[in-house]
Amino acid sequence: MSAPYLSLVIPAFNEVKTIQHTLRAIRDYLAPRGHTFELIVAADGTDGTREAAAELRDEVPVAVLGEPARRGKGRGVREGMLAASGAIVGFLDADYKVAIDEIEKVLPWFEQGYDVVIGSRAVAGADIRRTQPWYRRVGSKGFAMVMRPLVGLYGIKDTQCGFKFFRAPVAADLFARQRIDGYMFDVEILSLALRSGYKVKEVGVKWQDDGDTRLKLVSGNWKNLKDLFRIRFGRKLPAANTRSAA
Ligand SMILES: Nc1nc2c(ncn2[C@@H]2O[C@H](COP(=O)(O)OP(=O)(O)O)[C@@H](O)[C@H]2O)c(=O)[nH]1
Ligand SMILES: [Mg+2]
Repeated sequence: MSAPYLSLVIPAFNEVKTIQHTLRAIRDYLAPRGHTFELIVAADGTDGTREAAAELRDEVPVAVLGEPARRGKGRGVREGMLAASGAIVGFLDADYKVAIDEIEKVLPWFEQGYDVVIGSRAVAGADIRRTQPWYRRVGSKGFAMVMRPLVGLYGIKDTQCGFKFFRAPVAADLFARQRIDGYMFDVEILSLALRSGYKVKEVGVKWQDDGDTRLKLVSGNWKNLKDLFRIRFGRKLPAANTRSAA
């Protein structure tokens, strides 16, 4: 099979309730528009998500990765990204908080010479249809207050939206150097991208909370904090090995 235009990695941890709907919705949107694509489900857990995704193999071009043990969203996205063969590669959350339609706001920026184009809930064009519960919004503010002095990224308003796209050589470079397995991998990727001189564009997207999360409030956030320190003070990150061509 020749390489597709678009590869989409879908990280999932026990998302059996949503995965088939998400895969079909992506196919229903992309297929009639003539985009060639492959979907890579990176699913940890034991609720049958991998099996549910694999069941659709005859109707959707889907590959399935992952293991019963929980290994982190960052790890799942990294494995998916490194297995992808598209010219543009990206990831979106299995719970479909950002619908695939929003990709139309993303793709034109690659024509403009951007290397990384990320969905955002905090810049013009963002449209939040259902907000997160108050304690998660407070948590996001707290996250920013801790993350920015440590890592910087002052130019990026929303580092955590699960809708990010890369030109293939840029993804290959960034995900080969990225080490954080948990939720803080977005911060690491963006920090590596900016320090490597890649052009990053943040675009507002339509976003809808699903009232459901895999993040553990106390142990999960404690791990996130430790990972931010690792990004800031951890072992030296390897230098860029490939630079974007155009
Ligand atoms: N492969 C994998 N995916 C994960 C893991 N933890 C979370 N995810 C997925 O990453 C996405 C975002 O995580 P989630 O906790 O739902 O974030 P929230 O909905 O924004 O609170 C979802 O699609 C999750 O299923 C994990 O340990 N491994
Ligand atoms: Mg969720």
